[in-house]
Amino acid sequence: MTHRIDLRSDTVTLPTPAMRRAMYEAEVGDDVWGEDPTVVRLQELAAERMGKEAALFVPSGTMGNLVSLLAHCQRGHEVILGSECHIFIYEVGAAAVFGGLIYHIVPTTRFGELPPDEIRGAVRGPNLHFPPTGLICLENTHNRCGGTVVSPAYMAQVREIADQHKLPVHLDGARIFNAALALGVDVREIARHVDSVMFCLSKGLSAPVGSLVCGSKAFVERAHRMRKMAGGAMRQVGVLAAAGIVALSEMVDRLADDHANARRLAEGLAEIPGLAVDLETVQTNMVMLYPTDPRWTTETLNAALAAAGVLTSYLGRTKMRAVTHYGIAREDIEEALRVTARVVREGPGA
Ligand code: TLP
Repeated sequence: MTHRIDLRSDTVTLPTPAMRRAMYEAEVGDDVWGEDPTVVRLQELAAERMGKEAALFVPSGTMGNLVSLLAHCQRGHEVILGSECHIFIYEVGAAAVFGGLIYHIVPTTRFGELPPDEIRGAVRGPNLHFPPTGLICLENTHNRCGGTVVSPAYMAQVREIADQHKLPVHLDGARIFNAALALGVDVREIARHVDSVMFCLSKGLSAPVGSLVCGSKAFVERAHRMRKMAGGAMRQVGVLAAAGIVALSEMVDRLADDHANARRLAEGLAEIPGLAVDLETVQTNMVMLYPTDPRWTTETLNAALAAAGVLTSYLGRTKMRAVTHYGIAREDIEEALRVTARVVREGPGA
């Protein structure tokens, strides 16, 4: 069988041997009673890393964002979100469906920011007819913009707008460690501008399951209740938290390899006639590409590459995504480039 080079997402990463050992050996208890010592340890570690008072372990990034939005807002509140953000596009409208929240969408820039003037314009005034604004959400790194990094200076600007209107800010920081690495700062430098942050263990950090929601004690208490309501309270879940502790302790620094591999991949792809890559947006572990050769569409090229053993994700008519991660070595990048060059050159139906 041909070797599959799976660049669809960093969510495909498999747990490391150290994680499997830690999972096997984990000390566990009933976490609904707050009695799982491994979960408690992971939550303390996460809160400390993010510079927040408390943290809550949740099964997924989607649930982490959901419980955060529910913990910040009341039914009928508006949440200001970017048009390209994960919460709006990929989370099945969860906060609207389960929480009665209204998504107030503002355009996302090419690099994943919500223009400050657009945010100001979206905040509702006191008029009786308006649904009140409850929250502003940011995303860093920004997935659909190509893993772009949003600067702490920009986040400080959003914080200022939020403070003027006494609004909380939530960060979808699924890949916040990639952002911090690219910026050369501690994650706290990013997290300090927001009231709450969700980050994932099961993406570049390679844990099999889990995300954390971090914020003040009062916020995490509310999120805890929402997690219970969403059916996300788990029992002897220290077996999963144990992998998360390894992820946070051992897997952060190696993200630099993923960033270097993404850069090499992007530069190689950009040299293939018939393909285009937005090199400026290649800042972390993602590469957005699309065919310029009229024989191809993103859909047909994505399928032809998959048939040839190089898996990318189809993100619509104008974008395909390749993501580097723990399961991808430099040789895989070189092989993916060779295969892609051949497939694009030969054309559909070859
Ligand atoms: N993103 C996945 C897919 O859902 C698209 C991926 O392959 O990139 N926030 C951001 C920014 C994300 O990229 C994701 C997952 C989530 C939240 C949700 O995390 P999970 O998949 O754990 O619910």
